This record gives sequence, C-alpha cells and structure tokens, in this order.
Amino acid sequence: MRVQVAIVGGGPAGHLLGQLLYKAGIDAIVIEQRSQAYVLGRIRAGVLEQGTTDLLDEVDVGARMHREGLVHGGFALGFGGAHHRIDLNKLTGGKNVMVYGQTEVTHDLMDARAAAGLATAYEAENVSLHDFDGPNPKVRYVQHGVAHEVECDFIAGCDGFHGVSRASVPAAALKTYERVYPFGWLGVLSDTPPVSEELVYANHARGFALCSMRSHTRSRYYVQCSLEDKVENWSDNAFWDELRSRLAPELAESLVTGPSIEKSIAPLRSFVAEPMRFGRLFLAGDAAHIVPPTGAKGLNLAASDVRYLARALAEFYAGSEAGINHYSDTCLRRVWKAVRFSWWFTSLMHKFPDAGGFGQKIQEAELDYLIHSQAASTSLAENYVGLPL
Ligand code: RFL
Ligand code: PHB
Repeated sequence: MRVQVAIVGGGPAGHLLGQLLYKAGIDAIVIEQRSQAYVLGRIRAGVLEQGTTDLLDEVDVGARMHREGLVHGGFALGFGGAHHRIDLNKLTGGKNVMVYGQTEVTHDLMDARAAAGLATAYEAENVSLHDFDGPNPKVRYVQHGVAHEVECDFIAGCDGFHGVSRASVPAAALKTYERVYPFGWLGVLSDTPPVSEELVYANHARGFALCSMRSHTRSRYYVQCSLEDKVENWSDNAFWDELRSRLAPELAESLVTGPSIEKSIAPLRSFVAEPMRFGRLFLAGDAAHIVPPTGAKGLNLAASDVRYLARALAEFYAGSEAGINHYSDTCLRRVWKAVRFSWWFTSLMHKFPDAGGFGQKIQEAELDYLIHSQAASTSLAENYVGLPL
C-alpha cells in the first residue's frame, strides 16, 4: 500500500491529523495498535481550549460538541476553607473553555473518518518505522496475523508517550527534558450531578483535589495520591471521604456521591523531546511531550501540533518546504509555554512531601495574591484558555 502520510497512533492527535489531511486533499492511513473500543475506553482530558474547538469545527466534527459540551466562562480556586472564582471570560476579553471529554472528541473524529471511508488499521501489532531518514519511509505492522507494509512520503508519530515513533529515533539525535512529580492523581468517574457548575481546583493541606465533569449528570473528580497507592485500596467511600475533606465546607456538604464507573491512578510528569522532526518523521502530541494534567493542556497541545503539521504538509505538496522545516521550532515555542504553565499550576496546587508548613503557607500566600491581583489572575486566565496559536 502507498499513501502520502502514514499516521502512527489513533488517539486524538492521530485522528485529528487524519481529518485535517483529508480536508487538505492529502491521503493518509491511521495505524493504531489497540482496538477502537479500547481507545474509547480511556478516560482522560475534559477541557478544550477555543483553538481546539475551532479546529474541530474546521474539520466539520464540532456539531455534537456544540450540542452536548458545556461552555465554561470561569473556574474556582479552593483554599483556606473557601473557593474563589477566576472569571476567564472577563479576564481574557471574552474567551471561554469547552468541557467535553477526550473520549467524545475521539469518538466524533472516528465517526467522521469512517463516514468518509478513510483507511484505519486497528489492532496493528509489531508496528515498526523504516527509512525515514530518506525520501521513501515505510511503516510495517501485522494485523490479524497478516504482515503489511505502507510506503509513504512522511510518517506522523502520534502514538503517545509509550509509542514506537520517538523510540525509533537514534538516541543521539534527541535531547529530552523531564520532571517526574512525587505524587499521582486518583480519578473517579460517576453518574452523579457535579458538585459545582464550574471546575474547582483545590489546594489543601491533605493534598490537591479537582472537581470536574462530563455533563450535568456525570462527574469527574480527582484527588492527589501517593505513587505507592493502588486503585484496589481505594473503596468508593474512602475516595468520597478524602475528596470531601479537601473541599470548602459548603461544597463538601453538597457533594452527591454514588458508585464509581471508572477509577484509575495517573502519575504526573513533565517531558519534552527535541527536536520534533527527524528527516521525514514528525512527532506530535504526547509522543513528543507530556504535561501534568493540572493545566488541562495535553490534548490541546496535541491539537496545536497537528494543526501546524497539517499546514506544513499542505504547503509541502503546494511546493514549499518552509513549513516542514519550521515545524519543530514552531511547535516547541508553544509547547514550552504550556509546560511552564502546567508545572507552575501543579507546583502551586499540590502538597509536596518536603515542603512542610512553610511550603503550604507560601502556596496560600500566592493563591491569595492570585485572586486579589488583576495582573496575576489575568496571567492565569490567559494561559488557561490557551495562548495564541
Ligand atoms: P494518546 O491519547 O496517548 O494516543 C496515542 C495512541 O497511539 C497508540 N499507540 C500506538 N499505535 C500504533 N503503534 C504503536 N506502537 C503504538 N503505541 C501507542 C495508543 O494506543 C493511542 O491510541 O496521545 P495523543 O493522541 O497525543 O493525545 C494526547 C492526550 O491523550 C493527552 O495529552 C491528554 O489526555 C492529557 N490530559 C489532558 N489534556 C487536556 O488537554 N485537558 C485535560 O483536561 C486533560 N486531562 C489528561 C487529563 C491526561 C490524564 N492522564 C490519564 C494522563 C487527565 C488525565 C488524568
Ligand atoms: C477532567 O475533566 O478530566 C480534567 C479537567 C481539568 C483538568 C484535568 C482533567 O485540569
């Protein structure tokens, strides 16, 4: 088989790139190692920047998001027994965020891809990348016992942090930057009404907590946990008690609890691999960089990467190599700002093992400053809604 672009990985980055290339008249295949059901079973991001929703509109997959997604003009910071609203809309001159799950975004993209009759290989095993340092790259994989080879002009590595794309690049050609945080997030999904109409990010001496949602009847909550914690050791009741203990009393009292329908622990990490291009292989999304989820930036960065990549490839086929030559630098400028914001917000909101009472007091002073200073809250708001593309 021969295509212009072989996309490795069928998560949000790979599927969005697939739609952008389709609209640009560039043919591509998406090669995904898992089944479609498995990809849709992963509960991850919940907050989309306007730049991301604009992109979904651009590829005509925004209709259900606009019907079912929740537009939020603010969120709350909880600390010191109260919560304080950050008015995103007012502080950013009218910008909002969209609360719509990554699962739904991926679902909508998969449906659009199937409806357009575009090629996707699910359950692709032993995916391997070849010859991307020359003009004729290839991707090989085995599907249901049959070996396949895809010849292409370019490979897009959209296969996440543990994928094969970044690992295929010679180590000497990569520089990586990493910070691993000494805690994780224990997340619970439940069919209960959200405790608050908007998201609440809470700093508490017992640790961070986040109240988020997927709809008016489905909540997503997180509590900071130890890296040694196991999901099996957290009963639903233990989770609800811990969450309640980290919220301001009026929120804790109105929390509606119920059985969890998903419970998982995610470690927190910042990671960047540079550059994001090697010959005819481009890395995009979590394959190139990871941010802790505190700033809700991971999925949005994946979207901005593939936007730059789709434009660069369209330019290439129109006769100019400028876009592909600048791809890595253009992405990394935006990536590092999101890495900085996510690191800062994580540092502000979490309990660090060695911080002690002094660390907690410093966090509370910064939070107090944040909510009372127009300059500080504007900086938080403009980063949260997303820096310009
Ligand atoms: P993904 O989603 O990991 O998809 C990669 C795909 O590649 C496949 N794959 C392979 N395919 C072929 N061959 C191989 N060898 C392969 N190896 C892997 C995988 O099966 C998978 O389908 O990466 P992508 O597309 O770059 O998307 C990135 C986002 O998933 C990620 O950044 C976000 O989920 C991060 N994130 C959040 N981002 C936000 O923007 N807003 C949020 O509110 C937000 N909340 C979160 C988050 C991530 C979380 N976790 C679990 C880390 C909350 C959490 C708890
Ligand atoms: C989520 O709803 O899963 C979510 C929301 C905001 C974040 C992280 C995760 O910062």
